[in-house]
Amino acid sequence: MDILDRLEQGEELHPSQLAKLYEYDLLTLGEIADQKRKQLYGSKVFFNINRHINPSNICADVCKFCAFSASRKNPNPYEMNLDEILQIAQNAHNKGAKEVHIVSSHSPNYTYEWYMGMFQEIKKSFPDLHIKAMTAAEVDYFSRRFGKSYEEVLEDMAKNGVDSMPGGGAEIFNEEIRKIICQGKVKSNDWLKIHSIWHKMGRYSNATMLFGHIEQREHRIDHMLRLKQTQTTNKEGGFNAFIPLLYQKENNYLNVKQFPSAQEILKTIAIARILLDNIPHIKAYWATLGLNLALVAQEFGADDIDGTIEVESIQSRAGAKSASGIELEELIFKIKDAGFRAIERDSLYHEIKEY
Ligand code: V47
Repeated sequence: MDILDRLEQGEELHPSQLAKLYEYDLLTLGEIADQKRKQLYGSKVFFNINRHINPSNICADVCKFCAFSASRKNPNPYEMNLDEILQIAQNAHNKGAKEVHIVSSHSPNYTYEWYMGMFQEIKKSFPDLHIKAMTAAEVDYFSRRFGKSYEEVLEDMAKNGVDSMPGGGAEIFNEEIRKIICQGKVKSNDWLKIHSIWHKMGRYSNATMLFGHIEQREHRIDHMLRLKQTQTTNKEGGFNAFIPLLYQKENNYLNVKQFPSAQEILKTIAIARILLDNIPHIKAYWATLGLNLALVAQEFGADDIDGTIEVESIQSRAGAKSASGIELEELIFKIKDAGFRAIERDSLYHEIKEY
């Protein structure tokens, strides 16, 4: 029996066996993934109106793939103060943003109270703005730096206004690869544990995977299976979206020489849709894929494209064309031009409006 049939029969397969999925041609995988996607969402493509805020790039960590951190290749250190952040949130709110996505460096300068106060102030000033903030890597950093348990940090986040957690910091769970690309960052099991605790609190989050660098296909499958397992184990099932982030190569120390083809990228997205039947959404993040490939990915299992973003500092420093986000009108035009229905969603995937 071939691997797709064995998968269909519900057989438990090892990542090295499932890596053989990549040997199918793109259209075979794409058709299966597309059927699954259509069953769930028809021809809807989800997006949101959001604003990324990255309070600082001064970072205590040394991830090799990172072009954002001022302690790596970024020569321009910065640190926003509370007034600047509130002003950004105000402007975004005025322009119709429903979400602020706040991810920072592992800053040795901000205090715990400053951070929690920042969430509190944003929530107080804009109660209807969803705060998606703090990657599990930041939670882990806070826990170590301020001597608090994961539970304490997560409860304080919730108490002070954080609504959901973004999926960053997952990178690749395989410990050997992780050691090379981001030694010292949150450990894979702890990343999963932090999200599990958050989910047990009745909260939602996303999960990313950084791919297209030095990892092998098997490592991507292993990454997906660990997420699937976590989602199965927690009855609460709090992962909303899986987001494969395509590695961007500029201004960092990873020194990768070979990059995946569009076929390999689309197969990765299709395989994610096929394997992750317990994670509702697959996000083709336009900032790393480029808008056109992200739209093609909607025919290969993805159903979401992220949002307008407005300012993007992490991937754009590494070469992505996402520094100034995208205008709402352009995003909607492109989604429709690709033959899809453009559905604005909130951060938890409730539909707001069809354009
Ligand atoms: O974890 C860093 C990645 C992530 C590079 O949850 C890079 O909805 C590519 O997690 N090339 C942060 N990627 C961003 C993130 C995210 C983005 C959009 C939506 C959501 C969500 C989450 O950025 C990091 C890291 O994996 N990253 N450097 C790079 N050179």
